Amino acid sequence: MAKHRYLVALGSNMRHPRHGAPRRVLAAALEALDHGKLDVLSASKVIETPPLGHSRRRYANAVVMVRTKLDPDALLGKLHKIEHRFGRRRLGQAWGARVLDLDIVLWNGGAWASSNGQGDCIVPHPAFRTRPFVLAPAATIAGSWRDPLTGLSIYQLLARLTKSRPAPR
Ligand code: A4P
Ligand code: MG
Repeated sequence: MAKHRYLVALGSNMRHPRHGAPRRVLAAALEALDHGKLDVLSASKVIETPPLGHSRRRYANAVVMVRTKLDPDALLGKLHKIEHRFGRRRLGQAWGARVLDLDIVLWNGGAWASSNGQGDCIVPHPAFRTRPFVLAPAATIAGSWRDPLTGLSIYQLLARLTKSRPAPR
């Protein structure tokens, strides 16, 4: 079976009892991702970002490129298991504070959408084009990767986002 490539976004804004601060949670998550059926090919630096949404805590964010035979459904199932191992419990509050969030941003198979009893899986991630905390680290490892829906590269999506915001004072 052919191997696929994925961009996976990592986020954390809560301490983990053993790993510690969000930045260290992401370092441990990276090790967990580079295991078994998954190979981490490259990883961005971890950046600290202001929260988008109602949570007040700052986030640590990063993006990794992963190679695996798993299709998006199977990979998302695996990512949910890793989140669970890190203590993530889905309490019904979207965008709540979380010890670890793992989202599939893009894969090299184009667009994917599926739904089962566990939830849906949509790739490209529907919100990644407007998220600096995804696009900025993604640009450092996969800037020329093109979004199959808009045809724009990650560099171009990031430039578009930066231009549409007023410069910080
Ligand atoms: N789902 C569908 N497609 C995907 C995909 N491509 N990757 C479904 C991951 N999940 C996908 O996700 C909700 C549902 O999306 C799941 O059932 C899954 O099957 P979730 O992880 O349970 O909940 P969530 O993380 O609260 O929702 P979501 O939409 O993933 O939130 P986001 O987009 O991750 O936003 N601010 C900063 N600075 N940094 C952050 O990382 N993150 C969020 C959460 C808000 N503000 C932030 C950050
Ligand atoms: Mg998520």
